[in-house]
Amino acid sequence: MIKLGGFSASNYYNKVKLALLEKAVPFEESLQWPSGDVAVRANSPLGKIPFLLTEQGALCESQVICDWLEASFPTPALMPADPFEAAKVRELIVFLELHLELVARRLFPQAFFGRTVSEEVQTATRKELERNIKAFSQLAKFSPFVAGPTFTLADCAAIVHLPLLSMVGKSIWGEDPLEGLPVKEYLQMVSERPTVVRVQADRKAGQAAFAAYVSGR
Ligand SMILES: N[C@@H](CCC(=O)N[C@@H](CS)C(=O)NCC(=O)O)C(=O)O
Repeated sequence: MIKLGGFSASNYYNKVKLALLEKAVPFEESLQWPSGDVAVRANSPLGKIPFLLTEQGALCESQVICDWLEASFPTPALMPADPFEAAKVRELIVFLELHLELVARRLFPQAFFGRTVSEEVQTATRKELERNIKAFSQLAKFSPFVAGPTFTLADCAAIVHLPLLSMVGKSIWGEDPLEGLPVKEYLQMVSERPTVVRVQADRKAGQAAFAAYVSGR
């Protein structure tokens, strides 16, 4: 049985979990916190979450895991068969993760963990996020899914990452940086999928354990 290592408050963990659920692949969850411990590093050398334990061994990096899932369990497809359309889905994932989530992540210590990020970093991050959101809006379709008419791996990423950008913006600047995009309507629409309902419910159920982990760090 495939085992997913990580915790239910993690956006990257939930991205992979959504892909597993959408594909109806049987899996077990194994609660793991990011850690330099040998046990976690054996499966994820940087100690990051998530990782996946397969019959052939461990995989880390959420996109690598999702690509392996797509190749190993092709139906239902979460990537278009057409190479160009598939590249457009990957393009969106890169924007969501490299140009949006990773940039906003610089502000997570202040937005979520009670620490302070310097004014300088806040200002630079805001500028970069504004520029990158504008670029993302040029690519994202929201018609109705983020890459177009079908649910893809880009949705698995958008569903878990976009809410964090809104939370960071509201917490630090008192406004949602995604306000100009139809993100609320999109999230409302996808939140009716049973897979998303399950991930959100598990995230809520895991909040107390996550808070205890954060306070003990
Ligand atoms: N590029 C990685 C990012 C994973 C990631 O940043 N996970 C967070 C939890 S949401 C983590 O493990 N953070 C701890 C750390 O960076 O040391 C992926 O796609 O899996």
